[in-house]
Parts: sequence; structure tokens; C-alpha cells
Amino acid sequence: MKFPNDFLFGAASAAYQIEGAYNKDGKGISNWDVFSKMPGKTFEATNGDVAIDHYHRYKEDIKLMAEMGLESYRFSISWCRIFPNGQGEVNQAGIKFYNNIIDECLKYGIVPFVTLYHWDLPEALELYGGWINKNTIDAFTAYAEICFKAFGDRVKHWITFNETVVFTKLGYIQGAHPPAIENDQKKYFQAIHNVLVAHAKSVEIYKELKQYGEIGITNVFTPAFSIDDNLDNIDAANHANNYELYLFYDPVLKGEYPEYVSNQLKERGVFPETTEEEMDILKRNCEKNDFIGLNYYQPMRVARNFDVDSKEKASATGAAGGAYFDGYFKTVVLLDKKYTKWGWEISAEAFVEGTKMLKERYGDIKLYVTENGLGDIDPIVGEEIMDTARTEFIEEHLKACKEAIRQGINIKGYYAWSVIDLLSWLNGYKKQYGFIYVDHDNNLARKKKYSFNWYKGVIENRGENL
Ligand code: BGP
Repeated sequence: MKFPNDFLFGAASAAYQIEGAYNKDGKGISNWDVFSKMPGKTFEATNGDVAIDHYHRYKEDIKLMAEMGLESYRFSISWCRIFPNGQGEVNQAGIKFYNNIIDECLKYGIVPFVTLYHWDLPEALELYGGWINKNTIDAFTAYAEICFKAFGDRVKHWITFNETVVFTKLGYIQGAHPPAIENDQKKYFQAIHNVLVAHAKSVEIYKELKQYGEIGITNVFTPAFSIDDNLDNIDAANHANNYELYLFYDPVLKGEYPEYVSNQLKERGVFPETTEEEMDILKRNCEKNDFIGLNYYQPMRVARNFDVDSKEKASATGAAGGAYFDGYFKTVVLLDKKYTKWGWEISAEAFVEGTKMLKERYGDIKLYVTENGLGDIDPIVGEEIMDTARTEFIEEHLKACKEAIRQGINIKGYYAWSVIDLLSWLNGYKKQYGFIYVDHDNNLARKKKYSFNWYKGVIENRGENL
């Protein structure tokens, strides 16, 4: 089977992880510019000041994407390039930079797929409470509207937020992302609510503009499965799916919180402050979403956790194992499964099973795999970067997409993470994901990896030979 002609083969990146030029041409400072410089916060104190200098090399990078045959490129806009203070004055140099990126893509027929928020919040807003402060909702929607108006003539695919569960949980529970707060459930659920309202309002604005493109939201997709048939463990998997999936998709697609979660949050006194108007915004816009994006890396294998005093907490870098923050379940490393060097399970089958769960709950909503890839330390053989483990990984997952499509799941595109080696939030440059290698010892020179030509071939024959 070939992938259908309207299926997009793409690859992805995010502004903070590639651009650099962190204080150039009027860009404001982001929360990550500040956080990454706090001692001990990132791997080997890496930061995005220069990153891979895509800001100055975007022409070379997009030319390589075109050579690879990429049909679509998912990238994010850095909010503080457009609004250095998060709101107020627009920085025209920021608009110009993204116009250049978009035009460069279109020059080669590459479809731009734009994420508005991939975690780099203007520090000016973080200082006033960031996602806890409801003013950030209005600041975000004003920023979204400016982007729709500036770029919407050429950009027809919009993602509002990338992985709400990750930046809020690491920000307010695990303290591993800005604003580096630990174990504050009240703030965690409030931030989620505010993000979801900002999403729904942006969808409303986008649809009112009648630009005839599509808009949705991306979440990390970690479907939970019980490790066995034990009823306690099945209950644990249900709990995990409610807190990690349904909490993030129900308000978007059904306009309400899953009862299972909201009842428990109310009992624990950590249900967010919501207004009638906000709940109405969620409700009246839920059917306007055109798609949801799935960043799929791994599933969760879960068991009920009865050892509530256990100190073994879930890792901030995503490795399987450890107790969930509310103590209810733990994720388990299983001997018969494969794991990456960073302890992430490799399972293409779980992707297919997970998409079936989504279909059961949300019907035929269009899906894009907005990220999927293997973080590895690529072997260098002679002069070549032989990332065959990556091509095997992507092949398995593209086959899983085919299988899901065969079973009636509405998947319309696949974006490998990442188009080029880039800065990992917490793993520096050591954890590689790209089709293109960046030589940090040689002036950030770009080099095609083995996977580059492999993916080019896959795109050329629309996946027929997989
Ligand atoms: C996702 C993020 C990406 C990217 C990826 C890999 O959660 O959306 O920005 O970082 O994970 O993560 P890591 O670099 O931690 O392996």
C-alpha cells in the first residue's frame, strides 16, 4: 500500500531548539533563556543562545529539506520574537523572519505546519505568573491573532500548543522546566485550564477570520496499558489515561472535563478556578477543531501503586519507571519490551492500539502524527553517520500508521522528530533525532546522515516499499 496522496510526509522542529539568535533583532527574553542559565537545570548547562543557529542558516537548512523531498515542515514561532514583552508592541523584525521561513518553504513547495507555542513563553509574562495568570490567556490569543493575520495567507495548518501535559507537569509538579515549581497541583491544574481556554479562544478567532485553513492542538500521546489482567492494574491504566490523555483531549474535543478527573480534583480541592464564560468558550468551540496532533514516542505500562510512601518518582526525562505524582499508579519497565538508550519503550503496536482508544472516545477526528522519532547517539562509521536504528524505528512506526489507516483511523500526516539534530530541552546535543547531523566541533556544519537518503526514498515511493 502507498500512503494516499493527501497524506503529508514531514519532519519537525521547535524555535528554541534550533534558532539561536536569542537576543537578536528585537527578540525578547523567554522563560527558557532564563531557566537554562540557572545552575544544574539543563544537561551540561546547554542553552538556546546559539542552538544550531538556524536563525542565520535557515536557507541552507530548508534547501536540505527540499533535497530530502520533504512535503511539509513543522516548526514553531517564538512568541517573544513577535511580542518581545509577550504583549503590546509587535516586533516587525520577528514577523519578517517568519515570513522568510514560510516563503523559503513555499519556494520549494514545502507545506508549512506552524506551532504557535512550543514552550518558550516570554519571560515578561512568566514574571507575572505565566500560565497561572489569566492575563496570559488574552496575551496568547492576541499573539495568535497577529500570527494568523500576518502569515495566514500562506500558512494553512496551525497548532496552538505543543504538549500541554509536558510543559505544565514539568513546570509545576516536577520542577524540571520553567517556572521550576515542584508539587503544586493547584497551579498545575490551573495552568492546564488556562492553556485550554487560550486554545479554544484562538480556534474561535481563527475561524472568524475565515482563512480556510485548519487548526488543532498537539499533545504527547502516551496511551496507558495495564501490565496484566489484574483488576487493580486495569484500574490504574484507566486512571493514567484519564489524567494523561482525556484531561487534555476532552475539553478540546468535547468542551468539558472528564468527570473522573474533575470529581477527584474537586474532592482534593485542586480543581482550577473556572468561570462560566470560560466553560462556555470550551463548549462553543469544541466542534471547530480540525484535527489533533499526536507526538508519539512511547506508551505507558502501568500497575496500581500501593506503596504510597515510595520515593521512586517518575523521571523528568521520560524514562519508564517510577510513581505518578498523585501516587495512584506506577509505570513499569518490562523485560520483554525494547527500550531506547534513554529508557523510552519502543512500541509501534501500542501506537495502533492507542489510536483505536482515541477513535472510540472521539470518533473520526483527523489525526496528524506531529512528532515521532528515535533519540540516539548515532554511530559514525568512517565518514558516514549510520543511523540505521533510526530508520528502523521510523519504518516500524510508518508501518503502524499504515496499519492504523487500514483499520479506519483517520491519519493525514507523519512528522518525524526531528528534521535536523537540535538542542534537546534536558539532554543537550547528546541525544540526536535528526536526518541531518550538525557538527558542533566544526562551525555547526551540516551533514546528511544515512537516514536522509532513506527518508527521501520513502517519500518518493509514498511508503510503498515499507
Ligand atoms: C517532545 C517535544 C520536543 C522534543 C521531543 C524529544 O516532548 O515536543 O520538543 O524535545 O519531545 O524530547 P527529548 O529531547 O527530551 O528526547
